[in-house]
Amino acid sequence: MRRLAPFAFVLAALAVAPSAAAAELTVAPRDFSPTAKRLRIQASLTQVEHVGVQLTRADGRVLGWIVPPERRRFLDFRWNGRLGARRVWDGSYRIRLVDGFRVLATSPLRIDQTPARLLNINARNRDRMPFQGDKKRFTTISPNGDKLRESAKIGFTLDEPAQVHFEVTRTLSSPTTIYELWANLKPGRHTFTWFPHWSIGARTYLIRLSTLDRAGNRRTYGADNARAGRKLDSAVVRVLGVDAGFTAESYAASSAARLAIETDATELTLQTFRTGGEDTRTHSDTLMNGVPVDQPVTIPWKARHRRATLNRALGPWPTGVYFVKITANDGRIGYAPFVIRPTTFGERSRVAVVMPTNTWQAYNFRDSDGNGWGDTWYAKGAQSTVRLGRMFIRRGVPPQWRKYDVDFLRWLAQSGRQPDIVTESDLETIQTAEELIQYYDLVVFPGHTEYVTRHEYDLMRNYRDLGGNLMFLSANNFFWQVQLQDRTLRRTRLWRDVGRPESSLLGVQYRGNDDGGKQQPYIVRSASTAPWLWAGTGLGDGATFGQELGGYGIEIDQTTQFSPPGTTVLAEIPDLFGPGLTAQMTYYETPQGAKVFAGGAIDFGGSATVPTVSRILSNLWARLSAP
Ligand SMILES: [Ca+2]
Ligand SMILES: [Ca+2]
Ligand SMILES: [Ca+2]
Repeated sequence: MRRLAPFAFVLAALAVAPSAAAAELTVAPRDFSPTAKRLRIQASLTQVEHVGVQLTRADGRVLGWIVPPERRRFLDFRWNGRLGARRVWDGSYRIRLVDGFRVLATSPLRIDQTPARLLNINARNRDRMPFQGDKKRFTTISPNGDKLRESAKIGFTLDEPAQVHFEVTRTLSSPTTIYELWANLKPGRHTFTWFPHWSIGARTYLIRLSTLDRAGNRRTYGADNARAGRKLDSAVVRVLGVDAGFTAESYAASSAARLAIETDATELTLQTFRTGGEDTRTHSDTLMNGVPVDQPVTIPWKARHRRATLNRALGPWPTGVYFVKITANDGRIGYAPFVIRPTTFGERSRVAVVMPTNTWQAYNFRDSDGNGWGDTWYAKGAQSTVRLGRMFIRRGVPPQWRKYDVDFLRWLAQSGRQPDIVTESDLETIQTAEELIQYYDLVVFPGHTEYVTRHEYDLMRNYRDLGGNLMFLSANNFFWQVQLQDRTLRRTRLWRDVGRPESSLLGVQYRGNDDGGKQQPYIVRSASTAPWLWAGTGLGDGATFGQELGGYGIEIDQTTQFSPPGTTVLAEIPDLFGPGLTAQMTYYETPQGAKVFAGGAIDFGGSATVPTVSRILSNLWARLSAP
């Protein structure tokens, strides 16, 4: 039937058009954007004529031939909107079919290459109740059912009829749409409302608004990458939770700490916990578990429209990783992690465990400047700095806490070990390796320690050179050089690119990343060369471990030509990411007596309580904690 249709059309035209001059002219679309598509011009006559197609102004003034005259009976042409080499301006026109001086047929045409614009975009919450930091295109909401700041209103003026697409996006290095609406709107002022569920994560959300006009022109407000997003041309909605954070990474016991809180709850309950001793696994990236070290205190909260800072008296608590859990009376929760560092380095333990506080902040996508993109180089906006002391998103939990950090702290608690817990900021206060080795026989880097300052790198290398022992339980450690100035880290160069390959210190260095696509167990390679490591595990060469976890991987390290002499591969995951891309767990000793272990896979330390791994770590601890 469809193949017959053109014949039926022609026959009908003949039937109603007995005159020789009868003609049909079809022009589509009537709203034409040359940048969106071509204009289709079709004509048919009852007999062959010398005809062409002209473009005229609405008042009939001829602008030129679109299709020059020629003897023809049918015409089917796709026009690109140009006369000669020149683009025809937006406006109202007529297309006409011309035979000599006779106009056989005409059709109106509107040329429109200009997308519909959104003017005067603004953002506010429903009650027009700004939180500190709100501005014209940035509004704060808290959808917790208390009738304050429950929904966001995004207003704009549309300058021509269009379909408008409203998207709420969560950005990392690109936006992910979490809520969207379409509406066909007339010119004028309009508002979109976003009323998210109370369970939405507290962070900023970039609003994207796209227009599609009648001619098919599109325009989007709201960047699709952080580089373009440095200047906000749409709007941002901040979902406020119980955002909280200490202003320093660590404190001495019994000192006063500064705890910043941003929330619009009316009552808060605060309680401090020490992590590691809890008897439960941490199953979520927005959760911290621990053992309480003080009584909960409930306080009325008056700072409902601004940031406020509490002076928090810390107890005489042992060194460790702690957090204050802040529970609002509406059920929202925030965590403010901090470290109690040793009052005097090395006084109670000859082992220091360094929490990866620089890397935590590098992966913290908190958007303090309110452009909808995280204030980190991982947003890929050409930003090369991250500021320390920012509250963490995901209710305040350090990035990858659940996967890379918490299990080692649980292993310490379960095995009764009480090393000094320090932060990378604390390492900045230890001037020399000679000083460090007076305090500690072993320094452990349990988690992902990717970003280190020159001071930290030098301190650890010189400490190793003096015979200090090092244990690295993750991977991709000591990878980037960062400069620390005014509480801000600036990422500069890879250590390997400044002549200091990290394998020369660790034994291995970063080799590859597949985002966790493929994970496999380790295969033991050193049952005879390093029997002390495997004692009590029952593992011999060729045996595997980690299968009960689904294997190891994500980011892997490998030996290089720069690995110190005598570096032994203890275990490996052969060809994990392809031929030669092998994760290697290594160990070496130096003539000065240093003993250095590296885990080789980023998630090794995060599996510390798995029985086999626990035994391996105990063996390792016994050997490396001895001077
Ligand atoms: Ca338009
Ligand atoms: Ca609210
Ligand atoms: Ca930002």
